[in-house]
Amino acid sequence: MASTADNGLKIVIVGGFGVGKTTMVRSVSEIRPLSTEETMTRAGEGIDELDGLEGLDRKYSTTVAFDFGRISLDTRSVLYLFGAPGQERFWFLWDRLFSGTLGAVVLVDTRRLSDSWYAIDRLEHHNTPFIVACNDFGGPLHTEEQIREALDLGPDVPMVECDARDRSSSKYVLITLVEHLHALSKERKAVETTS
Ligand SMILES: Nc1nc2c(ncn2[C@@H]2O[C@H](COP(=O)(O)OP(=O)(O)OP(=O)(O)O)[C@@H](O)[C@H]2O)c(=O)[nH]1
Ligand SMILES: [Mg+2]
Repeated sequence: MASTADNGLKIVIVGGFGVGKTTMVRSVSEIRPLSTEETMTRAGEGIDELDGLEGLDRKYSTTVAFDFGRISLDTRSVLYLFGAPGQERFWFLWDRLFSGTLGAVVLVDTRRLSDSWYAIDRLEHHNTPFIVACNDFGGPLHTEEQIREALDLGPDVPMVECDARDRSSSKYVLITLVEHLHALSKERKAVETTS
């Protein structure tokens, strides 16, 4: 991190179990990310089930607290990335993780759209701006309208496709979020000056 950086922005990557949150923090972070991965054991069988979904059959570990990474936007602004744990039994950590968050990425596996509902619900509850990123697991193709409808997303929430394993793709997701946050703050300022 540049020693002059004085603008730290906290961003959370959230979503259901195994949608690629840790993968995204790892692919995009400039520092070696801190992660709290634990091996999935037989005790997790049935609970941690991903039913042999393609792309997930070699998933041996899961996040039990959070991932932490960092990326510089310019010489003064740094994004601090927090990857949330995806398993339902760790969701109680989310509300704490959202505190002080400027914005969030809801990472979605389009084969399991309903797994994203709770993340969107919590973000709306906290009034945290977010974008939706559909991670490419090669699943059935849905139109943007179908996904928006399934997630009950307003037209003002940006939606992008990505491959969390790819650094430039993950970077593009974060840039989309930062641009969204910037546009929202400009809108807010415009309302303040006219009222
Ligand atoms: N095909 C494909 N596989 C991916 C992609 N992103 C992640 N994966 C794989 O999906 C699996 C799950 O990724 P993780 O990053 O552990 O998912 P997570 O959301 O952090 O999972 P939890 O923390 O357990 O909720 C890993 O085996 C990744 O290699 C992607 O864009 N395409
Ligand atoms: Mg994880």
